[in-house]
Amino acid sequence: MTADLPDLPADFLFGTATASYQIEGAVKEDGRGPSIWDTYCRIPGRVARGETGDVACDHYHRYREDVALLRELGVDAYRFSVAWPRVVPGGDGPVNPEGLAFYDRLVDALLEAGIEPVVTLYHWDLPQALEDRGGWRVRPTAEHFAAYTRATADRLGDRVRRWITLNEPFCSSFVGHAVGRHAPGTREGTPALATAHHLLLAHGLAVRELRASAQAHGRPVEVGITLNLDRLVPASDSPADHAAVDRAETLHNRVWLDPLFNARYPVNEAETWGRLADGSYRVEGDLETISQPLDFLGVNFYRPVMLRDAPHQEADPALRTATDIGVEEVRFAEARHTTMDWPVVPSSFTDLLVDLHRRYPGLPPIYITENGSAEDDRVEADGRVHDSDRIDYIRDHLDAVAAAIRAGVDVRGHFVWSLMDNFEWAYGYERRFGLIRVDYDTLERVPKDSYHWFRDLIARHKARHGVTTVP
Ligand code: GBH
Repeated sequence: MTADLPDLPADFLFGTATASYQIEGAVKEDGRGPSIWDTYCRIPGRVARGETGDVACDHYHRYREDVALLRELGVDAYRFSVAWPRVVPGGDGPVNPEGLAFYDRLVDALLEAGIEPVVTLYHWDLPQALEDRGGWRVRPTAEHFAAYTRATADRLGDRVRRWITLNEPFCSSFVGHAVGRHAPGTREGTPALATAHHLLLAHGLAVRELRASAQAHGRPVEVGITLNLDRLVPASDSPADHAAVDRAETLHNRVWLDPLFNARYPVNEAETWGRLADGSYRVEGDLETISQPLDFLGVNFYRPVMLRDAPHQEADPALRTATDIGVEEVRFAEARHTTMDWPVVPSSFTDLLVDLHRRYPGLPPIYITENGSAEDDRVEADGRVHDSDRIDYIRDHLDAVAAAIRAGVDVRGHFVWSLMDNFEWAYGYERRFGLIRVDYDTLERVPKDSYHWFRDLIARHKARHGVTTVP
């Protein structure tokens, strides 16, 4: 029975993903320094119910149990992030051996379970000490990131082959500094543009360190970056709505893709992008650093966004140069919406990938580094979570990936967000994305129906293609 299996290549990589601050807890243990999220969670009104990552899923202490669950699931790979404030508690300066030792144990446990570790170096937990010195607004932060990267790669690079420099720099820059809904939670205009450049620079410097470290280890390495690319669709055929989508394309997608893959900043919206493009923050050679060849592009995809032209929302012209580009979101009337209130439109995922392939011909292979849904999970009388909406979501999006591959897009793998329920940033613990339910009182893990379904899907995919897995 393979009829309901997504039509994916035999060696397609199946995985799940998490991030350090969302699952680890143990924020004061073994020399970890504070991060901007520890600080942000304590600003009243910023995170729902005042929740924090202090305990989260307590993965720091329970990683063995979590790796056992991954092994049972049968995934090929697991994407997790390393917490910079564990490795370099002060942001720059001395490396904390106990911090690195945790990831050392985690990597060993994964390899022992036959699972490939895929490491993200920055999933939003900047050391607070660096924020106090200007954070991503200032250039030295990019250099400190390179040093932290090198220390981590030198320690784990004898076993880790695939590295992701940054997760969703859009969030670190604009959501953190202009929208203000993520740490550090400021609302700035021009400085938010500077953070975008410094994040991209940090990426480029880290690529160099990862390759140098791999060379020192005499090992092959694959380096990429993860972007949250939005599938943006106009609400109507009017030229104004098309222009609105074009502005949003620039802010959400092109401001990252163009420098990374074409060595230039987009300039189609002078008001907004002039300053990134005109070089105010740039030093000669930065774009060469940023645009070094990558081995893969990570794409996080959740939903399409429909937009129409609208008046600017911000009175402050400085903020208008950051994210207020005169657009308004329009609801997908026909689509089911998840508990994030995100519309479920799997065909838009295919469209995004096909469009990306068409517009950036030199793109490296793609991994879907996050894709999944938050659902209204309940523990039923039988003690289980019957999350059929999540199963439908993942199945339909795997089909959408398969359709993109048939259309010529080189997609090599897919990581479900997330292995387990976790700290969903500003939403706290109420939004659940996991294949595994976490009871936040007992910290007990209960695999949901989607976990069992996904395990079957992977097993049947491998059986169909005669792929043997080491037990
Ligand atoms: C990902 O972001 C994250 O990588 C992951 O950590 C997270 O748990 C997961 O998705 C689920 O949310 O404040 O109006 O500017 C998802 C993409 C894009 C969602 C930016 C939040 C902020 C909207 N994110 N968006 S706004």
